[in-house]
Amino acid sequence: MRFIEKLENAIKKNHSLLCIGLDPDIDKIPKHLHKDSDPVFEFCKQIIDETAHLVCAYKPQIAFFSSLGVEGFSALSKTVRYIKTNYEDIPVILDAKRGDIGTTSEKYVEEAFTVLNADAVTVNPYMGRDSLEPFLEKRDKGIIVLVRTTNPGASDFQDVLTVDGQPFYLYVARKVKDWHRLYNNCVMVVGSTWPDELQKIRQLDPHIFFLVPGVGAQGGNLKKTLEFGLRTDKSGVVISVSRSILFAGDKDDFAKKAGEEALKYKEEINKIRATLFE
Ligand code: OMP
Repeated sequence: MRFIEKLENAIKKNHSLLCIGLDPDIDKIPKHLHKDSDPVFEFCKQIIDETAHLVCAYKPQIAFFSSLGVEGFSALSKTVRYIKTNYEDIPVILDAKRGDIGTTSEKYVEEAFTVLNADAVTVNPYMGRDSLEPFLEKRDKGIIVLVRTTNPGASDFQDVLTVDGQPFYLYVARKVKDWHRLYNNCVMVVGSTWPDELQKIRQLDPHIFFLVPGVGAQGGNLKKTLEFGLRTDKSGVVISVSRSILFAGDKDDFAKKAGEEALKYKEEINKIRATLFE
């Protein structure tokens, strides 16, 4: 099944636009887990078991695993396998922000889809079309392209005006729209911290899926994100939240606390969704 179809099914099944970002920062993982032989996997596993009925996707961030060396990479691989085995309807987005010359990108494709078996991967378009082609050619996978990122420095390059007077992020959005028309597998990363830009991107492309990080720890605006980002079918936006869910608790009951926080996000999103396009 194609990634976008799998995502749409998970949204409907769990009635949720919430994605949980799995950023298992070793310094923030509850102390008692450090006695476990694989604390990072154990942390993710317990979070997943408490939240799998509340989300439409999981997004493991590769750096939080691979920065721990071979064992960290193994924990990532086990985490993806755990989701695929126990919650096969929930798509896994590998957040790796890849993109390089073609031959190197081909290896990144193998990393994401053969070694880790993810359903989608985040990519950085800075090196241009040929750097993303090995990804785009995987038509059943999701290729999630950075368009307007959440961070304060996003404006350094992404807002620079191109020769036709358009900011660069809109130029990128236009390209991704074209690639999606050709390959039918693209999603745009658009930060919730920039609602005005998000609105402009939605006006440019009324149909494509957005992956929207930045709600929670980065202070993104959930209401405006949904108001400006949702498609007229009240879908098309995946709200990705990491720290404020993962680290809602730091004791034995951390996973339960994460589940409670995830439920709050899911319900808040649905409450806002219900008021729009009426
Ligand atoms: P929280 O701020 O803790 O919810 O986590 C944000 C997560 O989203 C991190 O894993 C980031 O790497 C990721 N992210 C951003 O914060 N900003 C972006 O513009 C894009 C991403 C991403 O691609 O997921």
